[in-house]
Amino acid sequence: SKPSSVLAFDLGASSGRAIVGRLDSEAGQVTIEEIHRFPNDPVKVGDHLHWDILRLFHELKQGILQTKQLGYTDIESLAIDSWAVDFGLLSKNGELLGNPYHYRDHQTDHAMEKVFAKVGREKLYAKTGLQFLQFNSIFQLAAIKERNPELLERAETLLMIPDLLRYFLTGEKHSEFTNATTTQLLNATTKAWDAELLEQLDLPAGLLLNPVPSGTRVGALTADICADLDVASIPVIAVGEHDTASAVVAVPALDDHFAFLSCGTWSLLGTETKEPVLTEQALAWNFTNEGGVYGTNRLLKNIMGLWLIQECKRTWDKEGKNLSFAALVKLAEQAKPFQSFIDPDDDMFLNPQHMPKQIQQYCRDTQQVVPQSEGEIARCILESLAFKYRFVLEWTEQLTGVTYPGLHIVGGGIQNELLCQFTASATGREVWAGPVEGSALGNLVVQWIALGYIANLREARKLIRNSFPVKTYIPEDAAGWQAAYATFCQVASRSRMK
Ligand code: ADP
Ligand code: LRH
Repeated sequence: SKPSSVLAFDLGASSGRAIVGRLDSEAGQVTIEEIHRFPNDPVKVGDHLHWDILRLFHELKQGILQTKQLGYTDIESLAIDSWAVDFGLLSKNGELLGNPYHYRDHQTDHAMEKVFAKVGREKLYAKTGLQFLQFNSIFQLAAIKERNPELLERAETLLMIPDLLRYFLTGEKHSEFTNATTTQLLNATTKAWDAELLEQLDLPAGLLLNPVPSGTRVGALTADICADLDVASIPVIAVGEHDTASAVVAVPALDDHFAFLSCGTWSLLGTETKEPVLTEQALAWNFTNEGGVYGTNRLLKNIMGLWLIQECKRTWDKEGKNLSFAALVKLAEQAKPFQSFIDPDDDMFLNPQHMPKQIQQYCRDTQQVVPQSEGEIARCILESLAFKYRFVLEWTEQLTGVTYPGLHIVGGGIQNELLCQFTASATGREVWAGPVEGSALGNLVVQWIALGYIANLREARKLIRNSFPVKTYIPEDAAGWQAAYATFCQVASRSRMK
């Protein structure tokens, strides 16, 4: 039988890409081709930070057009995944109201306490199983309600970012399950919107649509778009539309128990479980239970991730330094080891004006050597991330009672080989890095499961394992890293490690 081709759009917080996957079922091989890549730069207008949603829609159409131009005329389906928690609001007649806010917008800076006062922190966790991050959709909605109530009064339907873009492509409104779980409004036990919660927050009933399971066909390109791009209509599938859900699908693990790190703008570290873990300990450590595809649960924690490097780079770019990620990694490699550490998850790093200065401030406040050069700052970030990975990996093990012999890493961050090596050394375990396009691959294979080409998740992971290289990193200098970890923990506890 001839290979099957499907198209994935994977939108990260830093860039988006269109990737065609080809499945050769007989050979048990997948190949991918990147068709289109585009920056996803947020836009600040007045006091608020927004996503450039119409530009993203434009880029999706460009991706479809280029797919055709490259000669792929046999695309069997397409799907979108993106970062979580953000949404657009639609009016009664289905038009977008306003520009979706970026989750780093400061409108949610004090929103959590206000929601806790109404709902109760423990109760909210017991219901949703979601970690408290100030930008979860629930807190964004509470902030909008307080600041800009007219917007919500006019809103008929809320669609998460991939739901919204899919609606623009198909004209159909649906909510997808994995991404719905990131709102903190879905009940982790009943898997339905929590009516009591919506009432307590005075959010209009009907605003949220009942989620469809990941892997559901939810329409096809509209006639208008087909005419515009001169393509035949393509069926659209709701995959695990939360990019992290798709990344976890692509972890090339053959075992049921594995630890993963999805490494991009964010670092998401944890494991897959059958059921949500809603214990007191999970609440105290602020672990999240996000919905996975096919009835799986993702037990993990958000770690600030390569955002720290991205923001330093952006600052230095503005100063005309023009250092690539690869150049920064080189400078970090040359800098002196174990000079100073940060807790990457301190609130001060969520969205500061000037990231390098913020890192220096943290080091000064915690009486450490203040890193000066770009290399010193980058080294401080990368060592601190590796230590934070160890910290969260050990917490994960305590919650599940499973010992993980190594850590799978997927995502763009594995191109930073120094970080992969640091992670092996800091955790004292092997690191297995690959594939780099984790979310896009997870997106592709769920389409093939939906189309009937792949039997299930286990088979999909095997296929990915057989198709893409995995690079192994072995721990080095155990004593040096162990001693430095003790210092990292001391420093971070001084700033109340989160
Ligand atoms: P997202 O999907 O969240 O937008 P990606 O998974 O695409 O993020 O990862 C992007 C990150 O990968 C960059 O911020 C950068 O830190 C890292 N990266 C990309 N290319 C390289 C490279 N050549 N060397 C080192 N790091 C890189
Ligand atoms: C990663 C991610 C993560 C969310 C964050 C908002 O791209 O989806 O899982 O917590 O973005």
